[in-house]
Amino acid sequence: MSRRWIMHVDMDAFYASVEQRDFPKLQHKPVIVGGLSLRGVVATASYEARKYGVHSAMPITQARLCCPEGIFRRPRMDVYREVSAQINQIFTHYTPFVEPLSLDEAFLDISGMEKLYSRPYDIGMAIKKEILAEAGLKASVGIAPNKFLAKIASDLQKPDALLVIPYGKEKEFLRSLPIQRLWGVGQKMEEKLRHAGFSSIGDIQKLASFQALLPICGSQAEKIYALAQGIDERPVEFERKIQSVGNEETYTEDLTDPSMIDNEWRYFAHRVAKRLRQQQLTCHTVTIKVRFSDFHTITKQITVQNAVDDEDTLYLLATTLYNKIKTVRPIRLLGLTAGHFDTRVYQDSLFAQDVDKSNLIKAMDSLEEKFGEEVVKKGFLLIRENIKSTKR
Ligand code: TTP
Ligand code: MG
Repeated sequence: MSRRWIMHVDMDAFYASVEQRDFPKLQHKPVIVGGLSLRGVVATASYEARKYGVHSAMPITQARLCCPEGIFRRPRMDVYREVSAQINQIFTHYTPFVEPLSLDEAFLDISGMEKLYSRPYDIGMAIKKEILAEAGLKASVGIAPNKFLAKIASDLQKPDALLVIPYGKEKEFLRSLPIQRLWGVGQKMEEKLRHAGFSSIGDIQKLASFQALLPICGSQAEKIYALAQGIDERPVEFERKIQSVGNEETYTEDLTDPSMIDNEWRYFAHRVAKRLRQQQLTCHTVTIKVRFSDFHTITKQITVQNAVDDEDTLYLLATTLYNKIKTVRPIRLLGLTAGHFDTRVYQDSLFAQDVDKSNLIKAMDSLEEKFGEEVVKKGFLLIRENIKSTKR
């Protein structure tokens, strides 16, 4: 099995860099983005402005004093959100395992990518290049065996950084860093640790076990001790983005009987609705696919404003679409796909009848889960046992 490699990407002076990109006269200038009222604070400052001591969260009045020649801009959040989405899209060119942390940073699990790139460093370089080419912005990248180290690695040599911490070098890398780099060590704990003689992470590494940290760090002691050794098992928590849920079948004997075809739509609606419920999704679009015996294929799609996940509505939408097809020819393949998802919100219906129905659906799902599809068969499932199909 290949080794785990985690990448942390963090855009450099994000808001300010977007301003410099969009307004070339701001390039290489001290740009400060933030609230411009008297009580406003600095959101971020370009690296040129940081030389004057300006930093995030500084009162804007103080920033004006530190950097009189600074160019002060209001944030354009819509633009930053758009750029953020574009960068997240770039990440998916490399791995589906992306955990965005904020608008300008994300963890990526790039394990197993050595088949495409000979070294983790090359993956980092490729992503940096693509972000620069596509979004016109610079990013700092850290690559390491875990999240904790990757995040420190992206930060240490900012801006425009690319740092890889190899396996076996974890402790050495952390040794001279100050204890406040350890996650979970806040200001108060840092003071207590310093008071007890710990100033660098190396000082904690020297301890024989986490027990010595218990009086200071309490329940956090074991975790902090592990981090100091460079151990962090947390996975990248990526969002499972499903684009569509569908069911299609190719029949060994072409379908001609309208009641059989109708029954197939019932069956597909049942299957797709079940999968939507399993994923807690509702859909806005329903697409049907019909392939005739001569391979002529028609797809039709409908979009509904209120998202759906129940088989009756899916069936109704599918058959409405199907009835629009005027061709009457033997059918080789049928398919039903749901897309454009919303996350399902369980709501008590105003109508008791609907509540009963959703309870029935839930009960059937759990029976099927427990005992298989055989145990609860609706009429249409029994009918379709006579149909031969080759593929699902
Ligand atoms: P950061 O990544 O912390 O900062 P940055 O990208 O500006 O600079 P760098 O990473 O190179 O050190 O934050 C990302 C954006 O979030 C930043 O551009 C502006 C916004 N932000 C605030 O609005 N307030 C804050 O206090 C911080 C820290 C950031
Ligand atoms: Mg940043």
